Amino acid sequence: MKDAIYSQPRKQVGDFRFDESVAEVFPDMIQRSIPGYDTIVDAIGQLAGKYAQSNSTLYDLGCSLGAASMAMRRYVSAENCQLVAVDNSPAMVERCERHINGFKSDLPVQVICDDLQNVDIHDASVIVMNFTLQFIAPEQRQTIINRLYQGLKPGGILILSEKLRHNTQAGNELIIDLHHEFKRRNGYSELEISQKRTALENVMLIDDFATHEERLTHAGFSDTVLWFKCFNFASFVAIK
Ligand code: GEK
Repeated sequence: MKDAIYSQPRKQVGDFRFDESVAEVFPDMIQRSIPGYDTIVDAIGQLAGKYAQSNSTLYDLGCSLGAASMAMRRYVSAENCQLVAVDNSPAMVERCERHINGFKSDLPVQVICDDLQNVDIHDASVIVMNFTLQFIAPEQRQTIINRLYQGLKPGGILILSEKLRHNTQAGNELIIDLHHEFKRRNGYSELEISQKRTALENVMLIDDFATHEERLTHAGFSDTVLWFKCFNFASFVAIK
């Protein structure tokens, strides 16, 4: 279904929420909004295939409809693994379960509807946060990354994808302009772009790359690899 959520003028634009109306159009919304989304999701599958250790757990935190979980399932062949997919939006989780159950796989998946901060992370070889951390209050982010580091086995990886802020005003304007043009070319109107921007203002608080790198280093990760970047969207792998 096509995303037309912000196509009509609103008297007042409320905060963005991952509710039923968003879950319904989510595949179209994310494809038309995040440059390289398909490339990132497929590479998550490939990385999981390479780094999944036997007798370990893989996590997809903020799984939405389960795109990254499905990609991991396609590539992981390590023995005795399980996948835990977590999202705190009931509308997303309900659809995610249906998608996952629609495909047969040797990798069992548990879909949990909860705040990812309540989920115990242990014996992990691969943890994915694909555009999720940006929706969590900035003051909670370091504690979360610390917990993920603690829950990873040696040699395990955290794949973190985020929208980034550039640390100069001119540079930031440049990448924002490129992103807005990407959205226009994907059929979003000026009204849709600006109303969505207002809706996300208090909900999605983004960091610059240095902040992410420092947070990961502080948690204990010795190596952070920026493997994808297009405009203001990036994905990095931190290795334990
Ligand atoms: C994908 N990873 O397609 N606990 C659990 N889930 C949360 C929390 C939280 N505290 N906060 C937000 N979410 C997906 C795309 S979307 C990104 C991720 C986007 C969930 C929220 O409900 C939503 O489903 C997801 O994180 C972010 O690969 O829409 O830009």
